[in-house]
Amino acid sequence: MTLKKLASAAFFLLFSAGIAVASTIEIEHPYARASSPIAKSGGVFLQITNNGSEDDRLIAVKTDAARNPQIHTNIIVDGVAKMRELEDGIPVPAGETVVLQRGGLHVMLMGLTRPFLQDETITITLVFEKAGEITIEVPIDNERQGSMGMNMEMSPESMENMDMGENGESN
Ligand SMILES: [Cu+2]
Repeated sequence: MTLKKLASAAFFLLFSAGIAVASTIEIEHPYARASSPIAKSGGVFLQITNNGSEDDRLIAVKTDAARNPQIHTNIIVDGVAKMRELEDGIPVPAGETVVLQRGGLHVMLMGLTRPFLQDETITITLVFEKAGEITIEVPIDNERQGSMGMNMEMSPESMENMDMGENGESN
């Protein structure tokens, strides 16, 4: 095999591997939302499908749209919906779709770095344990209604129950 052929074979292998990794995790229907353009926090909602044969896990989120992006779930405590950070992320089992939606699992953007204006987009990077980083453009849709009719605004009670860390907003 000539060097040139070897190089193109190596390129082909790398390219194929890249495609395989990229197609394992599929992100669909993303949108971001804040209660108003001047809100200090917002949520990102989307669907994650694992087309691979191995279980994966969303372990972190990175974005320049917020100082402190977190992975949250909603739980009911004494009949009141509260948000809680998921330190271990969100499991995405092989062959399954996990839905992040209002009133349930969501990406919480704490400390927005700029106004959330309708129809603009933000860029977020989802970090998976096995698939690695997947960067997507997310349209801002503040007017979207929650599919379950549930409200996931930050209530004073849920604020009290969260460890806001040094990046926390205090109004
Ligand atoms: Cu939250």
